[in-house]
Amino acid sequence: MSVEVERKFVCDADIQKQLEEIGAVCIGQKQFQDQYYDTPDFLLTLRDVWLRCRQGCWELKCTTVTKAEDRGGEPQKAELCSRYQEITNLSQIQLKVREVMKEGNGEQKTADQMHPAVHQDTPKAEGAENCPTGNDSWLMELNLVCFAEFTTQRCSFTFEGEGDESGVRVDLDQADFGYCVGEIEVLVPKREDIQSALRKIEKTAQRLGLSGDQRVQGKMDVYLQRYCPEHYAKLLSAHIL
Ligand code: V4E
Repeated sequence: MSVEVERKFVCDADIQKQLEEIGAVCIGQKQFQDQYYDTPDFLLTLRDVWLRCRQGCWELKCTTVTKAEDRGGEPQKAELCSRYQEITNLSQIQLKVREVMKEGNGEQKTADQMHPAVHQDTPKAEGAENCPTGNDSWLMELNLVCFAEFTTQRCSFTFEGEGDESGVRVDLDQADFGYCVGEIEVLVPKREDIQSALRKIEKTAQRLGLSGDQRVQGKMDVYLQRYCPEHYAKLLSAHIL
């Protein structure tokens, strides 16, 4: 389990040149397809929990703490950054999804109650079994359906050496529905490292000349706004997006 701290930004035409100027090195390009899942009444996403299958591997992103809590003495600008806990082990993902559904759907008999043994499972090593072999019956059991599907072309950059930007990654994403966004991100193993990650991200943003303090839409915001307006409106009302 790790925490991803990230800041999105609008990509200018000369962003690659700017990245190279500040010492970023391109570490490769890739293409991946994401399928996002939720219940028809959006039980997960309305709790800021994002279940996806990326190239056949399951991933769950969920909030860990309130932003004010881990911002500490950092300025308001830290609000431009999101922090999500990432889980990639399928047993842990299923456990978390069941927990969230139970919280959000107390009255209804949950799949948890139907299959209590799931809680007794010992979680396996991180990432060891997140790529399923095609047995996705748990999705049906939990009433999870795919609500968004898109492909991204990603070009990733990192910084060499042990300087301020060590551990910082910059992704330039182009989604197949015609939206481009940049992300400056740091992956930290524990919550205590979030503030240092925020400082690194802020420093990188400054060096790239990113002055705007407006929140930048992610791929999912734009996708839902365009193709799932009802879902999008609910997330806006719940202050998730
Ligand atoms: C929409 C959303 C989540 C799904 C994943 O979003 P994102 O990190 O934008 O996708 P991607 O493809 O860059 O994933 P990566 O490869 O980096 O793992 S997770 C949380 N949200 C909501 C959300 C939000 N409320 N605010 C911001 C700035 N971003 C996302």
